[in-house]
Amino acid sequence: MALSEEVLDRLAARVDEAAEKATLIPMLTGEHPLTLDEAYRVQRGAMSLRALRGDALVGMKMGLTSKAKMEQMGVHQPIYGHLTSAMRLDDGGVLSLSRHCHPRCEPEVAFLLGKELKGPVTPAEALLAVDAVCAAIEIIDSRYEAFKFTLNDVIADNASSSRFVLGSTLRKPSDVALENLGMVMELNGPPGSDRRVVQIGSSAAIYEHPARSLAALANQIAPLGESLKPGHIVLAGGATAAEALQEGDRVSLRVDGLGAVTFTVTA
Ligand code: OOG
Ligand code: MG
Repeated sequence: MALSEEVLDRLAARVDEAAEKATLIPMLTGEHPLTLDEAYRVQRGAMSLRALRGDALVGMKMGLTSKAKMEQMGVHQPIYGHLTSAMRLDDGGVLSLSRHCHPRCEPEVAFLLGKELKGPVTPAEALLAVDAVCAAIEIIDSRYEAFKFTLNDVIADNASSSRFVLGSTLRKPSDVALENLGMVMELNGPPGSDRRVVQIGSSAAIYEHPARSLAALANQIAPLGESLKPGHIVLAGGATAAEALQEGDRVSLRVDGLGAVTFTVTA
């Protein structure tokens, strides 16, 4: 049976509060059997609550677009989420663990849109709306216990998105080999410990080509009458599995032709 507006609003308030206060909640589907459509309505409801607090929409993210991510999470279907201004962390910035549940980081590339992007589009058409690409790290932080969820639960929880960091090297998509950029993510432990390469990948792992991910996003929201706007940021999805973060970590990602992006982790 379809869930009422009232129930969907209540679920939106629940995921919103969990993200805002960094508290863990049980999966929503334990209580209500959400459909895919209802899960996205809960996600949008939670984003409206952020908007009421003055937290502006700045873009969107795709998730579960690589085999590595699908296998790590046990969910085998691409999903999308929303990015807001409060989620942005500056390159070289500091992530405070106390404001998160059990954060993980993953290597991505981001698109910066110069024009409106409205589906249906092919990947090549989608790239025409892109001004620049850059290296990006997404910090995901599921609000569900043990970072475990079903497809519809993770959708309701804004696709686990928590923060994102963009590299400062901006390149035109035509100036880089977007179909196969090497990506190396390193993690330093506390001061004095050795630098460790934790994930090595290629942008080819992101839906076979990050532009396919961008087009898929535009095409998924088009039936709702929605489009991506000029100025919007789009994260294409993690190229590798995500890495858990600990106090003292210094994370850096280097992407062929796109330089590096970093952040550090404090208590
Ligand atoms: C879901 C979000 C996946 C990605 O890049 O694949 C995602 C999760 O792993 O919790 O952001
Ligand atoms: Mg991601």
